[in-house]
Parts: sequence; C-alpha cells; structure tokens
Amino acid sequence: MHTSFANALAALLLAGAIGLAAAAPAASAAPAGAPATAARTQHTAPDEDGYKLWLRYQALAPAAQERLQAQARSIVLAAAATPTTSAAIAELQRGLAGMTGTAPPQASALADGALVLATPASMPSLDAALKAELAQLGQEGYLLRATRLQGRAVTLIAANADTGLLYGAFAWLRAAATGVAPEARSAPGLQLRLLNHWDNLDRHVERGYAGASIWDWWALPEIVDSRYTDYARANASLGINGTVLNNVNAKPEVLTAAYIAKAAAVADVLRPYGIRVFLSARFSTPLELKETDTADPLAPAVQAWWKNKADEIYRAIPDFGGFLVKANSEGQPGPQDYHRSHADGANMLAAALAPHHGIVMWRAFVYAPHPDPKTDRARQAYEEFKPLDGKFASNVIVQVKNGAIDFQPREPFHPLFGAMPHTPLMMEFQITKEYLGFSTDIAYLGTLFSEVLDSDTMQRGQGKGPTVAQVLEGGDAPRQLTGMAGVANIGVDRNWTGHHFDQANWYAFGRLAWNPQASAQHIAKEWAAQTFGNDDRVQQQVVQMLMMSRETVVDYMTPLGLHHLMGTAHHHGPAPWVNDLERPDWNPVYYHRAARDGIGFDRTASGTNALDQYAPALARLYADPRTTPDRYLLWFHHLPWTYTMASGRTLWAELLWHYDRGVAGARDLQARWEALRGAVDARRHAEVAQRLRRQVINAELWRNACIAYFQSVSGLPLPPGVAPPPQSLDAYKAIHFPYAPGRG
Ligand code: BDP
Repeated sequence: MHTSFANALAALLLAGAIGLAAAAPAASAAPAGAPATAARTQHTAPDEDGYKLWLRYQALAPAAQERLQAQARSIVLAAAATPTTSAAIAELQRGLAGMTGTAPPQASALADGALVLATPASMPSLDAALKAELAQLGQEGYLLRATRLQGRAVTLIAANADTGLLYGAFAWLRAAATGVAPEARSAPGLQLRLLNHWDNLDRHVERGYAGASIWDWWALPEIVDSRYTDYARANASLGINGTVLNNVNAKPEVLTAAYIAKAAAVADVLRPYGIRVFLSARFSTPLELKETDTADPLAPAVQAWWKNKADEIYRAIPDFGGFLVKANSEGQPGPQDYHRSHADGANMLAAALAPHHGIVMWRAFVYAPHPDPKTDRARQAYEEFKPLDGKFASNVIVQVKNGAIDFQPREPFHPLFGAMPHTPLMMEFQITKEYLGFSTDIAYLGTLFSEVLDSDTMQRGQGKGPTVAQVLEGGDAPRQLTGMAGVANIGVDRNWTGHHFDQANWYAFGRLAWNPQASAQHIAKEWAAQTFGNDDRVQQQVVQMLMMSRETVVDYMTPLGLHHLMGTAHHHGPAPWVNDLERPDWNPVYYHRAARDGIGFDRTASGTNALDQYAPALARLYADPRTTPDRYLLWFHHLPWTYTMASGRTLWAELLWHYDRGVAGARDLQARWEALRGAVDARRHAEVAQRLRRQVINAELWRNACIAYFQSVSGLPLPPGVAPPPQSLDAYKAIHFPYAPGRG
C-alpha cells in the first residue's frame, strides 16, 4: 500500500503534475494579530483598495506564522493532476506565502510537515475510517485532518474529486486566516449554489451599484479579462459552483452563435474553479430571431429549435449548466402567451437540455399583467404555481424569491416554501441592495438571509418545521435538485461591490448556500477577520456593525412590516405618497394603506386572505395581531393608529420610535467606524466613512419624509420628544432622483 502511494506520488511529481504557479508577493502589511493598542496609535497599515476581497492572506502574528509553516512545509499532490488541483495548489502557495511572509512551500515527496491533497482513487493507502467518512461527502465535500500517513505527520486535505480538494484548500486557508481550527469535514447542503448576474449585453447592470458589468461581452471571446480568474477564486472560496451570466430580462441575441462563443470563453476560465456557466433565456428567442413563426412551447418547430440550440451550446460549453427563465412576468414573454402553463414552458426547455444533463430554473416571480384591483400581488405566485406542483420535468427547479413581494428590507418567507412537496424549489435572494440603500448604506444581508432560512413553515405544526432551509435541502423527501441563487452585487468597481461592506453580502450568500443552517454572526466574524484582520477590537466592532445594520435599515425605511415605500422605478429614497402609477400594485399607497382610520395591509380573512396560503398553524397564529410578530404586523394587519402595542406604546408612537431608532442606528454605525480610525488602513477607512455619512443623510430623509407623510394621513400630533421633520411634506415630495443608478 505504502509503496503504491509512493509510486503514484513519484509518478505525479515526474509528470510535473504539481502546479507551481508563481506565488503572490508576500504581504507587507503590519501583522494582523498585532495588539490593538499598537494599531490604535500607529497608522502602519498600508492602503488597500479592496480588490483582494476576503482573500487578502495578510501576514499572521509570528507564533501563528510558525504554526502554519509547521503544517505546510511542503505540498504533496496525491490525486490526479487537473486544472482544478493546480488552482488549489496555487491558492495554497499564495495564501501560505502571504500569511507566513516567506517563500511558498514547494512540491516534495511525502515528509513530516507536508500538506497533502489526496483522493482515495489516487491514494489507496488512505485509512479505512477516512475512506468511510469520505464516502458520505459526495464530489464537493472534503476532510481536513492532522494525521499520519506512512508514518509521517501531515496535514491532510482529502476529497473524492478535485473540486472537493479545491474547496478543502480554501477552507483550510480560511481557518488559518481567521485563527480558528478548521472544520474537520464539510459537504454542501445544496447542489446549485449560483450567482445570478442581472447584467445586460451592453454592460449595464440592472440593479447594479458597483459600476458596469465585469463581463465585457464586446471584447470576448478573444479578450479575456484576468479579473474573471479572481472572480472564480472568490466564488470557489465560498463554494459557489455556478453563475448565470446575463440578466433575467434576457435578450434573444445571447443565444446566437457569437454570444455562445463569448460565454464559452468565460466558461473556460471558470471551469477549473468548479463553476459552471448558465444563461438566462428569453422565452420568445426563436420567434424574435425570426427562426420560427411562433414561440408556442407545444409547436414541434419550436421544440426542435430549442433542441438544436441546446446541442449547439453543448458543443461549445460541454458542462453548460442550463437556462434561467423569467416568463410571463413584468412584460416578459412566456408560455401563457399561447395559453400554455408555466410547466408546459419549462418542460419544453427541459426536454431540450435533458440529453446533456442541463437544467431549467424557472422563476416563480410572477404577477398578473392586468391586476384585479381587489386582489393582492402577494397571492399571485402561489396561485399560479401551487396547482402545478408535481407537473414539472425532473430537470426543472422552480426558483422562488425569499418573499412574496420583491426583495424588501423585510418580508415574511414566501408561502410557496413548504407548499409544493412534489416540486424542487430553489431560493432566490438578492445580494445587490435594490431596496436597501444601494451600495451606499450598510445592510448586512447575512441576517436577512438567515431570518428567512430559519423561518418555521409550520407545515407540521407550530415549532415543528420544516424550516425554509430544510425545505430547500429537500425536506422529508430527498430531491433530485436543490439550490440557492443570489442576484449578484458585483461590478467593475475596484473593490467589486461599491461599498467595502457589501463584500460581506456576497460572502454571506456563498457561505449560506453551502450551509443554509450556518449562523449569520459566525459568517460575519469570518468575513471581518479575513477582510480587516485579526485585531480583536476591529473584528468585534465590524461584527457589531454588520449585525445591527439590516435592522437599522428596516427601522428607517420600512418598520413593523411596512413594505414597498421606495421611489418609483429606481427604488431609492422614500415615496410613501405615490398613488398615480399605471398599475395599482406599483404604488406605495397600495402597500401601506394608511388612512385616517389606521395603517397596514389586511391579509387576513377580512382582507385579501393571503395568510391562507401559509400552513394552517402559521395562518392561525398570524390571524391575530396579538400573536403576529411586530416585525410583520402591518404586512398582515390593518390596525388603528391608537392600537396598543406589546411595548405599551400606541401604533403611531411605535412607528415614530422605529424611525428614530433607525436614525440613531445609522449614527451609531458612523460612530463605531470612526472609533476604528487608525486601526483600519486609511483608504478603506475613508471610503467607508464617506458612505456612512451618506447613510445618515439617507436615514434622516427616510425618517423625516415618512413621518411628514404619515402624520398628514393620521392627523395625530407627535408625542413629546419626537422631533418634527425639518421640512414640509411638499418639500420631501419635491425631491427626485432622476439619474439614480441601476434602473431596469
Ligand atoms: C424587481 C426589479 C426588476 C427585476 C425584477 C425581477 O426591480 O429590475 O427585473 O425584480 O426579479 O425587483 O425579475
């Protein structure tokens, strides 16, 4: 056994199997573990621009450096050499060089202190217990161990496939950078862990606040930006394994030969990192390209067109993931244009992709084109999709937004989760902050995502689950497909996300897609340590800022279950007064229903009864405002301004209290950051400080405009201690943002 391992290893070494990419230059920053006091008094940290994201690999404190060096004196590949293992080794070398401040370890034969990457196939001598553990971890899971191999004390990264080794390498580096013991083993809870880019072919990013699209469609396929490799590294470090390159509001041209070649060039860069490329497909593509005279999914010519198109794509991209489709939603074409169902449409595309093992992600974000004024937009996705449960082909997964309206600062979980037991459902979160202050306001979405994932659907009764996370993971019945998608917040800004803190949202999404039951706070700590270093004071402060930030935004924008009060089209700033848009359900007044008698949307049996779409235990609980959590109160109930809250305050006073708490929270964020001046490099400190100033202005605007408006409706005086808005309601109404970024 031992000999066969040694032989295999020797063969690999001889074959030059071990990739020896040039390591990044050793970092010159002050040791991240330096005492906080030193950091406070000296301005030694060199400026950083944020490009490296959480993969900074800063030099550790001397003792930690020694420990790390002892664990990786050399690197041994005991697995088939592939572009993916080369990427893993290059990353280990880059990380070790940075964190230990020395030359990267080189390939060698097995020796004490080696860092070994092994698969059972290439290393039959692996201990039986380890092999048994590995057998449970699939193709993407990994084991990390300090163990003995052939009598040598080594650090072992073991996996069944090269992608698992890559993920294991990143996990090991993460543990080293954050100063914690690595998790002994890990495997993803969900299969599809995808970014959705809402990027157009002209590089405008719909709801993008970090500059133009990173995909330079014009330059591709000949010109391939090196940034794509760093994008892949960042995603692989989190376990993200797929990316939809183009906007769900898709153009037909993306499926022409020229664009398929461009997508193939991107796929070639991402492939070694375990990331597959997907495309958003416009349902009427063949018709619009004038290659068929209908887009009816039951027309044989249409079916043949899609089949040929799938064949063509797979010739260029053999591991193409499949299509994401927005159909019969907000003016997009779809099967209903031909009186066919969502299932007819999805299954037709699925049949074209099935021979190649591709999938269709069919979005459930739909609402009727001609709304009945009496109905409730929150009900519509459920009404259209619930009757189709069990009718989708096995390579279709329905992609459902986290809430029934639209990525609001807070929504109850979507009633479809738990309601379609015979259909795989994947989560769609929005990482870009369309409704939470773009990339100027700090709002850590780890807490938003976890709040949704941890929600009890009560399908089995109150407190009995399954949670939304468990539904996604397959619930009681193992699913063929599981997944989570996040609408990306990435652009060409040097720091990728516009706001340094918005990197945390990309990070949190990836970590939760890997493990939907992970803790948002734990993720925040990991991110803070890797992004700003291991100075305890910095780390604690940053984590506190992250953890309070989303609630702060909810407080100043949409407290107590209010929703969709944002400015028309661009969704920036307060506009609760808007009542004149083309569709009633685009107007903020439709959602808050504030009048002299009270405020809130009655979704109980006396109103639209959207509550009825939830499991009976939950519907019963939320039917009564007394047993509805305050955070969802006005989502489900229309209540008098004088309604007494659990706090003892009236609803009116409570609303004002939240607005004031929101502004105080924004100022607190600013003060906390100010206290870190000198402890964080000057450039990133200044860039965040500027945005925090802007966030305070935004919070004040929201608070003042909403109070001015709701007071004009309630007619109630402000209680003592509540400052009157400094301007008139008309003055707030006159504020417009015609050139706000990111519009659709
Ligand atoms: C809304 C966005 C719009 C998207 C739409 C969607 O405002 O730009 O196209 O969602 O998810 O939130 O399809």
